[in-house]
Amino acid sequence: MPGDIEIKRVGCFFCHMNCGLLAYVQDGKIVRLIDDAERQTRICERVGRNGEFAIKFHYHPDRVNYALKRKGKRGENKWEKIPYDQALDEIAEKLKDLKAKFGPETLCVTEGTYRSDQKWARSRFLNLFGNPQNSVGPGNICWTWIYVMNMALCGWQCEVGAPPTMTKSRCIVVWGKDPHESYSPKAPVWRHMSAALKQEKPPKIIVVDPVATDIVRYSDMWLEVRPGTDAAMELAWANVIINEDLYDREFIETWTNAPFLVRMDIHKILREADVVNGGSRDNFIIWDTEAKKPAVWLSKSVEYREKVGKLALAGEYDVAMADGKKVKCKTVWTLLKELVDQYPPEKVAEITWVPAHKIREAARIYATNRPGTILWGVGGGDMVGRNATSCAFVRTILRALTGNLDIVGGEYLAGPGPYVDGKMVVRDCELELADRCLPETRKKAIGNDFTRLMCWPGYELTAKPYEEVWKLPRPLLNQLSPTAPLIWRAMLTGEPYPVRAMIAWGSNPMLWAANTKLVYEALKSLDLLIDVEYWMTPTAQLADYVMPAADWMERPLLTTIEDASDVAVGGVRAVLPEHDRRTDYDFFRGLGMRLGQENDWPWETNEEMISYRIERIGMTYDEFARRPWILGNLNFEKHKDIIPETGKLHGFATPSRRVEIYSSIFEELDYDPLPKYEEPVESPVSDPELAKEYPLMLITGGRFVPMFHSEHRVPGIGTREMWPWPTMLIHPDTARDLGIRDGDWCWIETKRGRIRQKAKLSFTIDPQVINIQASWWYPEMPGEEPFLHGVWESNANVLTLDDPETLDPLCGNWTTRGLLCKVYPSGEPK
Ligand SMILES: Nc1nc2c(c(=O)[nH]1)N[C@H]1C(S)=C(S)[C@@H](COP(=O)(O)OP(=O)(O)OC[C@H]3O[C@@H](n4cnc5c(=O)[nH]c(N)nc54)[C@H](O)[C@@H]3O)O[C@H]1N2
Ligand SMILES: Nc1nc2c(c(=O)[nH]1)N[C@H]1C(S)=C(S)[C@@H](COP(=O)(O)OP(=O)(O)OC[C@H]3O[C@@H](n4cnc5c(=O)[nH]c(N)nc54)[C@H](O)[C@@H]3O)O[C@H]1N2
Ligand code: SF4
Ligand SMILES: [Mo]
Repeated sequence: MPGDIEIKRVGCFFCHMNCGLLAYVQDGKIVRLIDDAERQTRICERVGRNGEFAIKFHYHPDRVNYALKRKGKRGENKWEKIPYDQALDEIAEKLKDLKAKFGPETLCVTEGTYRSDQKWARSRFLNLFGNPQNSVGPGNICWTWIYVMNMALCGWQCEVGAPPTMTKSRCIVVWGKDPHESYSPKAPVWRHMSAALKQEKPPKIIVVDPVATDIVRYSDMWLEVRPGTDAAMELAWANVIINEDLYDREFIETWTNAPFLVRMDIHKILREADVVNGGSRDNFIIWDTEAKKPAVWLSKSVEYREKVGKLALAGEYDVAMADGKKVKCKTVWTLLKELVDQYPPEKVAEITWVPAHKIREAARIYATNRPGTILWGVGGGDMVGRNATSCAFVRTILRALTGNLDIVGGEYLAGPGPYVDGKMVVRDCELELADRCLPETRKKAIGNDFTRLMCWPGYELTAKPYEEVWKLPRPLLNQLSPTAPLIWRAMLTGEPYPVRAMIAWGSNPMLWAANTKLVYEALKSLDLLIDVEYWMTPTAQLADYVMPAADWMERPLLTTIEDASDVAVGGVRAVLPEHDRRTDYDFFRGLGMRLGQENDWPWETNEEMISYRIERIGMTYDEFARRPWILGNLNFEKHKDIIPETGKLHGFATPSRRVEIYSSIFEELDYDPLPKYEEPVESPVSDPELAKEYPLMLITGGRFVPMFHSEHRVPGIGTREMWPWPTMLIHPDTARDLGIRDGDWCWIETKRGRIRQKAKLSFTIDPQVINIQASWWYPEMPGEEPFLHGVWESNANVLTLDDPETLDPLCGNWTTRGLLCKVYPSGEPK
């Protein structure tokens, strides 16, 4: 007779939404998953009706259920099943040997973007191992880098796909985001968006995208931008907003560093130390037009030293330095205006292919319909190489110009949390042990010289105000990430030092990373490759050990969403792990315990670790199991709060406590402190010769349900059956010229190689642009080389670009959107 049904509150991790679901468990097996009404969730297409797909995923016969050790040559797909603990013993021994030979920095780790709530366990492990956090992932082209940028510019991340107060926005800009397909139509992103649209007075919607995604049909304006040119478009918006006086002057004067002076002799921001003997480098200077003299802004106490008569927002002033020398200084505002004046809509129309009157109108709509929000999407700059950080930078300037930061209906700057009676859940940053990574170790991080903002130099500069304001260590997580192209090259060349071992967990770099051929060579060259996985992926096929990972149904969850939010949500395990599967926490702890870290992993189980994190707010694990969510209150305009202990204003968590539209951190790191537009490295403008052979512009990505990146493609679950083949979006006129019919298999070719996908003819795409899906492999194809489960067949990253000179210098973003390609029919694959 079947046993009783137990209902467990679980947290889904098939995507970043972490929806709370109810799992029905009978005789130790999951039999059903449904919405949790109390958590207002809607089960989505990826999990399947009644959890059908998730349950098949969980019990699928092809899952990696035991530790596998390579038997044949690398890539031969010959494996020996061994006990989990034996595998950990062997891996630990090998790591010890490699550490002795090459130093602890010889190890690197790769992971996906927010695939786990246990990233802190990886940081902790690496810090204790003596490794400088050689940890890479797609974060350099996906959100994490923007998180880092905005930590420097406004002291917290302000880019989200679904702002919590969207229904209060009067304007929503959908900048390179597909809110319908990204995650799922039932996920909070689209639900918030449709709630906003269904209001009696819906917000204005502006879409900036070369493709007419679903949201375009609800929009007031669609700007069909040329791929990779968004930074120019944003600068033109700033031009209109400034020149037509549409900005929020009070916010600009009071809460940004626009009035600060910049020295014109050395082109550096003017600091108190320049003008006063014994003055502080942390304080900045403005010009008082009434008193006709400079005034000092005391950053830490968020006030001027003396009362200011009337501050100068614009202008050029002669300022006496401490040694008596007079130096010409301009305000940041004047420099910003000089910058945006180089980007009038008419000029930007030529760059972006969007008519000037549309650029102007969009800027006016955004600036005059406040509060407004710009949704984060990876089309809005994440993947456009050298232009990436400027895209993020100008977007934050636009938000500051319109006073939309940290207001209801604008962009929410959450800050740490959640607080319960003045106490906070233990955050990831408190578990990482960043202080155990010693200065001499930090110096060894790959990327310290190159992508400095996302390595230790940038981390340390941003950590200072973070720690002063939030009273917490700054998180490492994915915010400290030497960009992957540098790591692959270190593996291949031994420069700056040999990287001989890698742990891949929650990550399939043979699919996510650009330039797959190079990634393949790099992985093949390693002495030790470990992959912690659910499936035998193309990356797993190149490993020495494949370790079985526990999925979200068999592990508990407690997440502060990479320490980016002020909530903590989660769930318990529905069931204990099947076979020999272990959680990622168990993996890192298990390795740590074998490598001399015994004293630093006190929590034997995942439940003990979560109990520790919630104990501080007086919650027990049993209470958490009944109600696994801890929500704070949305708390806006925190910069205006008065800190009770000091009686001073809170400000923003930046060096000046203001939003830095001229970044003092970038300046310290020897980067340009203001943004600029650069033509994409591979475009009809920058390389007209190449464009003769490859005349079309290629974008890759374009999310679609039910897939999540390279996952959900294993036949027998139901998701692949729904979407069996990759599709390439092409305009019917272009297709006709090329002899391509709907459904034809086509080669898509760049300078770097060719792959094939099936044509989907649609008027939704610009005739000069092709959009192909990313992350395609065929689990049903043979695992051994040369097939590697079809990784060379349809994988967009065979075509993408990762040469170091083409990367963004601040965050190392590479280019997957805005490349040159040609397309032609291929005939049916054999
Ligand atoms: N179904 C599903 N949902 C997902 C994921 C998934 O794999 N599948 N992945 C998750 C992850 S990690 C992420 S990062 C998010 C990403 O979610 P989105 O940001 O929505 O990602 P995409 O749909 O790839 O790209 C967004 C839009 O960018 C446009 N675009 C391309 N190039 C340019 C350009 O140069 N400029 C502009 N303005 N637009 C451009 C594309 O046409 C597309 O409509 O989705 C998350 N949700
Ligand atoms: N050309 C191109 N490239 C892109 C993109 C694009 O649009 N175009 N998008 C980029 C973006 S935004 C992202 S986020 C990346 C996606 O990159 P990733 O997030 O790395 O996604 P996947 O490549 O699917 O690899 C994730 C692997 O982790 C496994 N996995 C999932 N959850 C867990 C877990 O909890 N533990 C363990 N141990 N394993 C787990 C899955 O089985 C899967 O094989 O791709 C990037 N690459
Ligand atoms: S949107 Fe779907 S896949 Fe994502 S967490 Fe929610 S239920 Fe899971
Ligand atoms: Mo992503």
